[in-house]
Amino acid sequence: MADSCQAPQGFLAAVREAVGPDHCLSDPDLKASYELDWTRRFGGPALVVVRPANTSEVAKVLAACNRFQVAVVPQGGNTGLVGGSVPRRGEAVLSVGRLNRVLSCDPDEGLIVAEAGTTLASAQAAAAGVHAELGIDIAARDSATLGGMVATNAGGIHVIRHGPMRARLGGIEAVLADGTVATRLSGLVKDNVGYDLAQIMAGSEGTLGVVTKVVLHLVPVPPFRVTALVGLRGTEHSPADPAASVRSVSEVAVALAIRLRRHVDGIDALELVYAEGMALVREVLGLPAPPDPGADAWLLVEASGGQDPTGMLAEAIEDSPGVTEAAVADDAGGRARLWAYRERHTEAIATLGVPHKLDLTLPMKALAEFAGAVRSEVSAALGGQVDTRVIMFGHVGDGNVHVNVIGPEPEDYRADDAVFRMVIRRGGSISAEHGVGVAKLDFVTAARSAGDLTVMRRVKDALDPSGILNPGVLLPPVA
Ligand code: 2HG
Ligand code: ZN
Repeated sequence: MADSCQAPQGFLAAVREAVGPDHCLSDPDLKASYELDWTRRFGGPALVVVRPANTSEVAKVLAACNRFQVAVVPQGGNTGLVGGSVPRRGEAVLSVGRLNRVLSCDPDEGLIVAEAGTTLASAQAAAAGVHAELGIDIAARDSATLGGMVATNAGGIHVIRHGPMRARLGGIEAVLADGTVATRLSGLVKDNVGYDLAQIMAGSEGTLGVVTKVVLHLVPVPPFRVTALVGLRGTEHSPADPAASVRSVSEVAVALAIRLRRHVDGIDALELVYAEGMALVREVLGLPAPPDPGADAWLLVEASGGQDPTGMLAEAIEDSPGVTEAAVADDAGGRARLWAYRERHTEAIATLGVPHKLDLTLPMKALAEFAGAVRSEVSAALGGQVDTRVIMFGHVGDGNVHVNVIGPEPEDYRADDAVFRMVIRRGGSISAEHGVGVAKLDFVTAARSAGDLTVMRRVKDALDPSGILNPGVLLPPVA
């Protein structure tokens, strides 16, 4: 397969003809932003960046890639964090950025249909226009695109209520490696006629096809929505209550998250930040003091529904061990100010260097112990390297934590490996919501059974027999 920066003869002419010369980028300056991922850890030269305007142009581009055996990396908003949407060694990049129209948004059917390059924020705005929501939200909403979110099965802050991207999908249109267009856009909730195209594409990371259109289910805007930021301390720090059992702040947080999940109706989000991340976000972004500025951690909880959830929330939080102070907001501005402490972690961390982003899920019963052990395991893996920082935060309500390690060189995998091993030993997942990309390839065989991997490989071989779609991503090479 042609995967160096030398295009096979005739290929560039074919893609230029497919999309027009203005949307076939070969100039290094124009290609640059497509060649490096958001973390700056992953990337490489692109043979060419091709920017089709619609499904039929995508089909022509893929048919050309297939004919000339040119490897191709599909790309949406390039907000991926595992190196799955950037070239590695001279692949063509197929950007869906120009497929960015919302095609319909129908509150009666409860469906929005949009092209794959539509940003999440644009789709959210269209839904808001008919007094509806998407039931999915992520901090990168202004740049992340719906197609990329399907390809990675993105999760985000509302998964505990509405599930990840695959649960929101009502249908899809995708172009296969040979240019075949596969369409299932009916959006019918009940539609059992065989294999589910949308679910096959969800989480496939651009290895099975290029998503061109997406149908998502809408949910109504709830009349009431409340956000609270709750300061937490390990109960060993509460001499005022000698009867309380001694708990680390992570145990306190997990226990409170479980309690809220079980006893409060309409929990939308349960997010956790620790003191180190809070201090960094405040310093980098100049944010004011949160409730209990000396807390060890903060739980951000959001609930919504037909009734005002404030009373129920307060009751569940107030007498919970380890809770210190809380701030509550029910207006958009106040809620956004509380969310900023959590949502702006990613950009604040980026100011420290190139992060190793380890996106993990642990069973709830293993989460607090994992959180207590992760720093020392990272330090041991790096032989006590002193300039390392470990900043952890995430979606505690569904067991998903983001461990960010800053210090090791981008190509140094010792910390990554140590943390992935910890997760597998505890029955967790090495990829909660960011995907596998190239960052976690070495751990896929440990994370999936041999039978599971066989199914994945056979599906890949059936849909992309020449292996032109995002090679080197998701599926490890056969040993
Ligand atoms: C989030 O939850 C994203 O904000 C990014 O998944 C996580 O920066 C990260 O590690
Ligand atoms: Zn996340």
